[in-house]
Amino acid sequence: MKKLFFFLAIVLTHLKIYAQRTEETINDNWSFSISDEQSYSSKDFDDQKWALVNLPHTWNTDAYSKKDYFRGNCWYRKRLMIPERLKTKEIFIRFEAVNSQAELFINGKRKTIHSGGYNAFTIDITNDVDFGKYNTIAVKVNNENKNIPPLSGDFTIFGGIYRDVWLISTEKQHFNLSDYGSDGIYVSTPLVSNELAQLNLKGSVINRDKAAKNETKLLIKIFNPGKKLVYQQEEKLKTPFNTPYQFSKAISITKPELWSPDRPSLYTAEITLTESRTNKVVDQLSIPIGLRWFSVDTKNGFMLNGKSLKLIGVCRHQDQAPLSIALTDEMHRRDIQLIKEMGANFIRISHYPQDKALLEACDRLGLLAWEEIPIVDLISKAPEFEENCKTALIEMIRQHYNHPSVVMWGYMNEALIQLPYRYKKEELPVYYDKTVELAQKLEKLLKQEDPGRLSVMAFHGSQVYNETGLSSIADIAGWNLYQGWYESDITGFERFVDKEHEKYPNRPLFISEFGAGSDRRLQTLSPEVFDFSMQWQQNYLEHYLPEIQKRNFIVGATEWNFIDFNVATRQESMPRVNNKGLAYNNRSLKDVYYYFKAFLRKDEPVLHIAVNDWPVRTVVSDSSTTVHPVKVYSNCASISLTVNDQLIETKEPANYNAIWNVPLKEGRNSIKATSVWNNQTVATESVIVLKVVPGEITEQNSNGLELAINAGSNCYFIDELSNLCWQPDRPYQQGGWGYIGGTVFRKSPGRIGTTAEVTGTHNTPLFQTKRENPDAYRFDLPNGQYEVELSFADLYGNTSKSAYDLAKTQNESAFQGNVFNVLINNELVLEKFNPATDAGNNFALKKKYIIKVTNGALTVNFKSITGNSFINALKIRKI
Ligand code: GCB
Ligand code: CA
Repeated sequence: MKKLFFFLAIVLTHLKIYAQRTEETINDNWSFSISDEQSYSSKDFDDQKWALVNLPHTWNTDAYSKKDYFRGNCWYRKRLMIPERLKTKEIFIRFEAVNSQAELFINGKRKTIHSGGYNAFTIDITNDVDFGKYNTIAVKVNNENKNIPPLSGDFTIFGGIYRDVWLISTEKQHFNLSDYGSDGIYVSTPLVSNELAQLNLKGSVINRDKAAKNETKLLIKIFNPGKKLVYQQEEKLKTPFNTPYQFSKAISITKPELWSPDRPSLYTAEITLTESRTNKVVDQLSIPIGLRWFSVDTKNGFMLNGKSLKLIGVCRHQDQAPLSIALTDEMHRRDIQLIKEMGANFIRISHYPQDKALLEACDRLGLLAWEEIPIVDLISKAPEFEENCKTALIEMIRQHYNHPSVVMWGYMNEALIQLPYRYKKEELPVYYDKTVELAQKLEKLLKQEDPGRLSVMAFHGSQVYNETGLSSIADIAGWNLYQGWYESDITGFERFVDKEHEKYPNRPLFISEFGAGSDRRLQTLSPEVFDFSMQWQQNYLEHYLPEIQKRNFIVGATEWNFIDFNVATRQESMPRVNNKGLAYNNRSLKDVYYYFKAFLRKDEPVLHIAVNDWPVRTVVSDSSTTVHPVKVYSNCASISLTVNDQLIETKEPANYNAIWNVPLKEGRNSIKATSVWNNQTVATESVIVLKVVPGEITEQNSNGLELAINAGSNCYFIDELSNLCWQPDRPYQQGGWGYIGGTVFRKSPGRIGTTAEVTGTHNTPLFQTKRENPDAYRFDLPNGQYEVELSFADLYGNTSKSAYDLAKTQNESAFQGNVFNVLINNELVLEKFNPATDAGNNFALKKKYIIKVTNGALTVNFKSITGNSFINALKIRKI
């Protein structure tokens, strides 16, 4: 016996016993209720009838179908067995994010209320749980609190526990888990060069064991990217009962392997805490670290590791239908992968802190990042609001401190844009002052928390940020600029930034947003501002990137937005969607993504035939061949385009694209592009299917003919549910078809149609444009029976629009009503027709008539009685 004890004693002193923390998700099997009763918090409340859900979860899938999505209180409950064997441990629960506020109850006892929907929080529940028994976790979640940022914004505030929830157990001595949701360890890199990296590693240790000798050992090991040990140090810590013990270590690494987007080399810090008495390892953390240095100025722009690096990338929202924001980690990582593949070196994580998985992917794949807290559109004067802003900032910085990808912290987005809509003119100065004051406080706090990173804010294109002084507070001024979108003149972009630079020559500028909406159902050969065509988005972005590239004082730019994202309150061509994505919401890539890729990638050939967004085209043919434009995005020197095995022409792309006008035949056309890259042939192939609609309707081609016109629009409209393609409006010519007289309806000057939502249809864009006061639409055609369909929606009324849209609207004064008669071949079909009184403004009305044509023409006439006559779309079909 004695011998055995002796043997055990030796083993114990020489072997380390690992009894570290355990971390496990407790995401599954929660009960959920969309109602709110205080009794839901109690331990024994019977939630059998509630819905069973898994986390991540949100209750707001209603935001896909209505603008007044549910905002209020909901409850989540879970029964959780905490095994007896954990009795000697410390128990924590960690929520990665709950939008927007969470009130946590353990076995009926109120533990905490956490405000802010985008940061994690970790709660010590050791003294609240029963070991060896089932425990009740109840969480009341609210997504409408008026004092939690954001107070407004162009995104949906999806409520719910929408990121992972963890149960963590640790020994009695452990790294501090109660420091604003962080790991309790912070690695900074105050000085890095090619020769030497100086690191600082600090953190705190907690001891909750009264009986312990108050002594622990801290072992720090650093492994280089090749996993070789390059630093090791052990130190004794005095860790008295219940008093956090702070430690701080300066560490040097010679000839560091630097981290950069091109070579995202990661070191690993392994930090081990050992209890001296038992020599037992009680806690251990492994933290990836990146060694790099950076600075910013107007001459060199952003400098990384001593070299100028223009920052170009995208902003990214976190949603994807049908899950909205309750995404899996894989989905976050997939986005970073796609952004990286595009050649971006930067991401603006907008407008709020995002999932840990996203940041980890940025570190690993090499994407520099700006992360920000969600103060959006306006602030509140309430002290509680200020507190919540500060907490959000501290949480974000401490939680994501160790990510080498992060180089900028942001804290306000267009903070002055909404104030004029919400407050009277005389109240504004107070709010301006308050905003500046809050910004100053946050700036100070940011630098206290993290002097090693840059601060940044984003403004909308107004001088109010300069006038109030808001634009001079952070290190970098971010501008969200939409000339060529919300403002019609696209060259206004250059004028704006050049003027800013002239006024503030030493201020680094960042184009924190630029973007244009696009809807795959809208295609055009003559794109114009704000028509939501795929083509205008391409034109817009093809204008911005070179202008950004040219200017050194623009240190970086992030396109708005990587994806089409959900905004319950937005209208436009796809109500409830902001469609400025380079990718659709399901992450299939728009053609214009490849423009960025061609522009940015220097390491591999990019050769993309830009026809994915518009693979099936319909044209009006007056002759036998039909010529159509085909664009290729490429970084190659010269490209040959072959159509149906016939070489069209070899071209040098300009601004990473080239366009050929190619003859297409009805049906399937094969399009091939070939080029040479580093002496290797590169080639790609696509298909365009061409359908032809006759310009002259004859006995032969009228059989089965379905001719549809998108009145008042420059765009083809493709109904994705039926594949019917509506032709852009065209004037009547003898023997053909089209409008006679009238004008294109413009709700705002210089803009086609309206962006207000039209209900009663899934073909919103078709109804958002119309021709006003036409004399007629005329079709010359063979005699016979026709079905004629007329579509109307009165778009003149007062309808709300997005706050980001600064354009003025016309015709908003009181009006008498638009009343008109409609005749088909001189027969009155609609008498004193008043769509607005019939159905209200912006409601789609469709009428079908069977008409017998006997005189070789079908004419629809419009006669105004009061106001304007109009038509939004029309279609004829031979029967
Ligand atoms: C902005 C906002 C962003 C909007 C965007 C837009 O300036 O910062 O949140 O989504 O404009 O698309 O209007
Ligand atoms: Ca129309």
